[in-house]
Amino acid sequence: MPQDTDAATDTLLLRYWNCSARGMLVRYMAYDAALDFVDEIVSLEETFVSGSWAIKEKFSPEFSGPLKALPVVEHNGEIINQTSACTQYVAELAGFMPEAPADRAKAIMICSHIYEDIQVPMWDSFWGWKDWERDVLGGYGGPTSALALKISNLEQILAASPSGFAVGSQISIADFAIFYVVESLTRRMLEVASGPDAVEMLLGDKPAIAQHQTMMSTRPNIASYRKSDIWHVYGPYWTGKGTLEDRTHELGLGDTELEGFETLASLLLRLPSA
Ligand SMILES: N[C@@H](CCC(=O)N[C@@H](CS)C(=O)NCC(=O)O)C(=O)O
Repeated sequence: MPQDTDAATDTLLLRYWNCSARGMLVRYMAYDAALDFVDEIVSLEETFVSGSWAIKEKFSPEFSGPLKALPVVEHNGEIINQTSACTQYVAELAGFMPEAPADRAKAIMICSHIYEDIQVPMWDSFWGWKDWERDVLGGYGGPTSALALKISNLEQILAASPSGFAVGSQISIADFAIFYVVESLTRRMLEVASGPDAVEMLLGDKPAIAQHQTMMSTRPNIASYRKSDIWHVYGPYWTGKGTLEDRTHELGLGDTELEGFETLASLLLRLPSA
């Protein structure tokens, strides 16, 4: 149930499952900026698998907000749903939203590209709701027009930036979004048999992304957060499925998260350009 935070205080609260997914961009920004922050973790096992979510927490506005899903951000008595709204709000609080309108638009452009065009199709494919080849690797522009092209887009944006930041001359929400998607994709892929070759294919020739990863991962607050106990509760998992490890089959939830990564990696290696 919700943590007992005083709605009248300005403590920021994120409530999200014990995986990275839609929660991680808020978390990275909040920890990096050392915000007054409550990182409330909802156990997938205790709240979702048990069945209570579907009849209780989902329909509690105090828990799941007006849109009845997680993440939610609570601040100053307000509760906000939708990952994009949560991340933009926290970026404003943390000073990670550029000021100039065009720069703000560019930061949102990059974040939306990552969220809508890379992450959402992948999350849906892990759960079997979308198709790895059609929706993650391919798209309107043919069988190689999605994941590989979108990672190349991020490389080109960073390579063209004299500052090394995604937008303008200062760190923004876009840098945290790039850092999270590349770091988590690489780390999880390297856990499966076809992963190392797939990572090499996707990221091996991306020097600007590599430099950006080093810059982000060595920020002192990011480095200490990634070593912390709390990061290890949810950081290793791309989706809620990851937290269930090998039990997804017995629970009738299909492939494990790592089986999904192996499917993705092996399909990547079969692409014409691989
Ligand atoms: N469009 C929403 C999707 C939110 C969503 O689907 N959240 C998932 C967890 S990642 C959830 O709470 N699912 C349970 C449910 O919708 O009942 C967003 O961008 O935040």
